Amino acid sequence: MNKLTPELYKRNRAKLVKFLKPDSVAIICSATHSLRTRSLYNEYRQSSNMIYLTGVMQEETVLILFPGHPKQEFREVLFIRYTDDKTLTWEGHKHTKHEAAIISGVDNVKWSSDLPAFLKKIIENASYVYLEMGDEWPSNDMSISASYRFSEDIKSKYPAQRFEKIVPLINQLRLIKENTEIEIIKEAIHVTGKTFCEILPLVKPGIYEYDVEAEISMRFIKAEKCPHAYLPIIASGMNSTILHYNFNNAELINGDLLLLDFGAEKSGYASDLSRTLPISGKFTKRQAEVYKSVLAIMKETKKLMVIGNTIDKLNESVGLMMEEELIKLKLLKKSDIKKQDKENPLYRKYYMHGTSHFIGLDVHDCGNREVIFAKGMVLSCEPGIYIKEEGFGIRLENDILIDKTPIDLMEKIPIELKEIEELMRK
Ligand SMILES: [Mn+2]
Repeated sequence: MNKLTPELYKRNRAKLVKFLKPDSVAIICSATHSLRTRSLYNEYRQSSNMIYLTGVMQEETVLILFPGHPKQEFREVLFIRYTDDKTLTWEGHKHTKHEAAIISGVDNVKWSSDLPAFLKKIIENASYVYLEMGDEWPSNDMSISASYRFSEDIKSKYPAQRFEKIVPLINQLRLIKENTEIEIIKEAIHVTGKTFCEILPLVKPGIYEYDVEAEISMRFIKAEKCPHAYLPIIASGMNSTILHYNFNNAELINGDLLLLDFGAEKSGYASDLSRTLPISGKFTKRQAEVYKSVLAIMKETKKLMVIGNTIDKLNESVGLMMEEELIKLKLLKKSDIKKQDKENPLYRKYYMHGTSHFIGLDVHDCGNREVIFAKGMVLSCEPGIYIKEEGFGIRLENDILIDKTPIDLMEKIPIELKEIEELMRK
């Protein structure tokens, strides 16, 4: 259940309708409840756009916005699932109309069974119909998304209508977080940070990656059942060189490193943390050297996360820093860098991902590499060095709020080498 007041969602809707062409209707639909196998479901995750506009975390929810409609009762309507006796028996309570109105701040709530008749009444009166056309998903996955199927259905039922994409408009808004949203992200970060500090002394040789995962998940569940914002990466030894390693099933070996990349989600908003620890409790000389390089790059990169910059430019700057550090670490030679193909720089062998992504309702939130940083944006800062031939990778990641000067929202979460070793001894 969402603890937020409806004020945030009301403001979000008010911002969105300003973007719509006159006499337009916008339709936003919830995520489907996906099956895990046959008749049993995955844990439900609402679509981020539905959370952004209503806060309703329930399937079969549809929001209709028709700000220019002459009749008040058509301007803002929320459709929710009716709880019949069978649903009550198998799934339990679903929102009443009143509850959905309290959460979302939409006064006019109807049952989803009334939606087709309602759409028929209003769509033909609208000059444009704004739909999520699946484009909140990567193009490969568009066709499996509920929003894509919904919009295809509407388009086929009303072929004479003019359709517009709503997702680019919502994305524009979601890029800038207002204070309420930043406070929620801070809550998610608090759960993540506290968990990290508590598990540090538990890491030791002989336990398994899943033991660490269990310690994290247990703490998230105890923190009012916070979901993971994404599958946690608990990667020891060679596994730490696999960027999105999720098996989390290897034994922790003395002398290896353990790379952790995990984050709690709160009221739909993500946090995203990466830290790398010595399993023995003490970094080897070589591990410490590489760790210091990654940390130095991170500190310099944070300073560049200022209004006016972009992820593209940030990556360019990090590329240059990376070259310098990789030379110091004797992984690259200056002479080779001078001759390198600029399109395919040599540092990519040891650093093959971007330094930053937007964070919000999605952990990899909307916003591309050309978006110009503005106050209120939240981004990750996550350099790494992965050395397959030496059997380890190091990634460090904090979440940064763009403001007059960059604000590190994870500043208090231990990261200094000595600090980490100290906390692991406890
Ligand atoms: Mn990240």
